[in-house]
Amino acid sequence: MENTSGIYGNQKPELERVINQILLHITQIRRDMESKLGMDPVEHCLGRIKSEESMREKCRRKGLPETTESALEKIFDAVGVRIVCAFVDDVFTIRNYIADSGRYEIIEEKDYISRAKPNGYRSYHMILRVDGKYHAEIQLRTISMDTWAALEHHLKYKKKVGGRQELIIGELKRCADELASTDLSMQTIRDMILEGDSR
Ligand code: 0O2
Repeated sequence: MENTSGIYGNQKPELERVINQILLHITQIRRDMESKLGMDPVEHCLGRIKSEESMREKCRRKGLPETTESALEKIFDAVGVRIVCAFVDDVFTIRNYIADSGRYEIIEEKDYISRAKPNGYRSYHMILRVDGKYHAEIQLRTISMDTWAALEHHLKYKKKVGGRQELIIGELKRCADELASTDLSMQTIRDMILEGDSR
């Protein structure tokens, strides 16, 4: 029997289907890029359905009732896919593949790479409407950006920093900026290698 007791009601199998559909599409993009450019730009890619607890917390935070309607129609990241690339340029190439595929309606895009969040968070976010009904948040970022986000997320739960909060925030921002600078250098190195190959 179908489990309709959670915040997603009987829609969970549909959300699973949407994730698999997007992941399959990403696999196709990777194959296409590999045959055209001779390299797979994606380091790793994963999909998840936002946990019941986390979705309920987000509903409360946004002042929404904890219903299936809120979870699927007012909040857009019940389905989340994260695509982690080696280089910054690849993030934007994959963004273009997704946008130009005609498979999705793009609801919103947030470029936290060109304009990082004040705390240093960098990533490219796309909110897509899939099959005219479901929403999915795609997060595209480099390995460095992903590393920083994972560590920062981890640290958030280590509270009790007392008066050192400002120092810690400043240090995290410094690490994010250093990683961004390294990303740019790595991109330049790759461009030089590619240039050498084409001579
Ligand atoms: P989880 O557990 O990853 O799903 P909103 O999405 O409406 O709450 P906002 O700020 O408009 O708020 O959305 P935004 O900025 O696009 O961020 C959405 C997601 O990006 C977050 O989802 C995180 O996954 C990630 N993110 C945004 N800012 C940060 C940050 O400073 N640090 C880290 N580590 N991740 C960030 P959730 O729902 O918060 O979490």
